[in-house]
Amino acid sequence: MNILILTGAGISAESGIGTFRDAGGLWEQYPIEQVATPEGFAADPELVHSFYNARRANAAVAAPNAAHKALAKLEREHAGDVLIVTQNVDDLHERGGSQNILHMHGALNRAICAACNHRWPAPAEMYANDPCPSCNAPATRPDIVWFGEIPQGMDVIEAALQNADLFVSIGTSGTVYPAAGFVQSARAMGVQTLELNMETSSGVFKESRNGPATELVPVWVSEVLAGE
Ligand code: BV8
Repeated sequence: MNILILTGAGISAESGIGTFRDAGGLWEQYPIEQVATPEGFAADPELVHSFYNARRANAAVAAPNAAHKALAKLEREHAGDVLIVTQNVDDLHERGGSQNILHMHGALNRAICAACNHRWPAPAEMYANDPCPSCNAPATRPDIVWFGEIPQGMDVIEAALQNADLFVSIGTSGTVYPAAGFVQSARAMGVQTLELNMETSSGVFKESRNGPATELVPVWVSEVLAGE
């Protein structure tokens, strides 16, 4: 059984990384337009860099939780394919032991040059006009997919949806597209759909289990592995 897993901010919440839309979430503190759009970056690059510098620092002191570790165990022990497509930009899946991961909204620990497309490991803090280590242009930015920009790896994701027997959505409110539309595509292709989330995001999932990821995910992984 090939499993495609979509994760969102909810899987990192119990590691101390704030979600976006829960009470007191990130988008309440920072208006999306100012810190997560190319226009916002063009208007005030220092504000956007300080937003991501703060999140980079927060992610650096966070630790992967039982949900991240359970998904790594699934990847190691499950007979079929396991791909994690994450909307998260932290590296807790990697630090939890998973390897087959696609960051469709980019990654805090990566930087990119808007002039030459060179990518490199982001420093802890980035500032406007930092020169590109490859072409020296002052055109560097966080390697993050902002609103209005094309998510990364869409071709890989489409293929994985075609190939999946089970689509599992963990810790996402299902408000951001195209990620929020994956469950519809899965159902249209006859793929089983399961949601593990604090609340039921939509009635579209065949099954939705509600609770914290650190409880739901290890239980679900044990069920899958027990059936092997
Ligand atoms: C694109 C940057 C074209 C990185 C992010 C009008 C209608 C429909 C769509 C649009 C529209 N206008 C514009 C659009 C498109 C737009 C969009 O969807 N807007 C929304 C707001 C309406 N999308 C885009 O612009 C995307 N690009 O469409 O390009 C295209 C499309 C297809 C193919 C080619 C081209 C680009 C979107 C990427 C934007 N960048 N982030 C960063 O700063 O982090 S999005 C941002 O939201 C994060 O990536 C985040 O991951 C993502 C989704 O949020 P969630 O992860 O779901 O987090 P949230 O707080 O919302 O929910 C947390 C959930 O966890 C909750 O359900 C909660 O109950 C649960 N939870 C909490 N604690 C726990 C828990 N669950 C379990 N355990 C817990 N302990």
